[in-house]
Amino acid sequence: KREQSYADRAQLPGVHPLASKLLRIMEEKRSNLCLSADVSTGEELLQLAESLGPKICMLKTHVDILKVCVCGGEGGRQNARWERTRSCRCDVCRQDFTAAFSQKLQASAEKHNFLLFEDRKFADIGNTVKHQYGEKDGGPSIVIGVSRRAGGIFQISSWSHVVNAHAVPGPGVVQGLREVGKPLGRGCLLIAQMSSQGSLAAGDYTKATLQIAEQHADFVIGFICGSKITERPEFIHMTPGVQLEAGGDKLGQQYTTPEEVIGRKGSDIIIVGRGILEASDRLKAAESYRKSGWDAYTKRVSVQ
Ligand code: UP6
Repeated sequence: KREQSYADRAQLPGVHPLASKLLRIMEEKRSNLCLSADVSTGEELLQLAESLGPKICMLKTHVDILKVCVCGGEGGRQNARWERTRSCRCDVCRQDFTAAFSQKLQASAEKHNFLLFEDRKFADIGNTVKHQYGEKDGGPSIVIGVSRRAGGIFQISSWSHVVNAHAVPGPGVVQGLREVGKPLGRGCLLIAQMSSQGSLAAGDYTKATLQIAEQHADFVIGFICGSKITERPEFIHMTPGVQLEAGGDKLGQQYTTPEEVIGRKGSDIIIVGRGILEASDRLKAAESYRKSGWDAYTKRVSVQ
């Protein structure tokens, strides 16, 4: 049976609207590249979103890597810049994550047509992750320090289209996140496998993760995995641990190539961090990953 294209899958009757949107973006931009923007300042993150935005279908963040400060912006309030931008850059407080920052990130995603994915890897009981994720109505528009809302300083539900969760707590983790995310049209990826050496997410654990996803397909749009784990075309497979050459780092990360991941393992999206971030020309590197990922996909779809 011929494999369905991203565009075909976007139109399936049972597909989640967010998965459908992502598949359409991939087809339109000819990109199955998700940039893992693991940088430590908001400025660099926004700059990456603006410059590499045209090459990617998704931008993955770890906002808890960004520099933060305990003064809650108090220091910044003393200068004019705070009044203008609500973004503190004083010497007391190098606060990078503010409501204004997340609005800029959303504007960039809109402008360049990609989705935002906060790689928070939720892993607690439903009631706790619900509060960690944010508010059902998207959280406050007010600045950090004045907020009295759940969701901590990051207010993930207010700006991130996609989040992910470990299946280790059982279905409750998805149900908790769904209470907040579903009314906002958000989606969740379950971590079915990991790229790191010695990962325990394998075998029966992966199968049980798939079952949780199938039972919550109104909120779970796919998986973080090393290879395709289900034939159901409405689920999206996303794979981290990708570089143009196979290898690894000193802390257990293992890399596979785009050809292997998309072409042979049947995944849909490559997630690339250091392969792009550590290149001397990031735009050029992003384009080579986009091209290898896309070529591997077109080859796979056409030979079937
Ligand atoms: N990530 C993995 N492996 C997983 C799940 N997530 O590497 O199984 C995430 C990391 C990092 C990115 O948290 O943000 O994907 C990979 O970055 P790299 O390409 O620089 O190794």
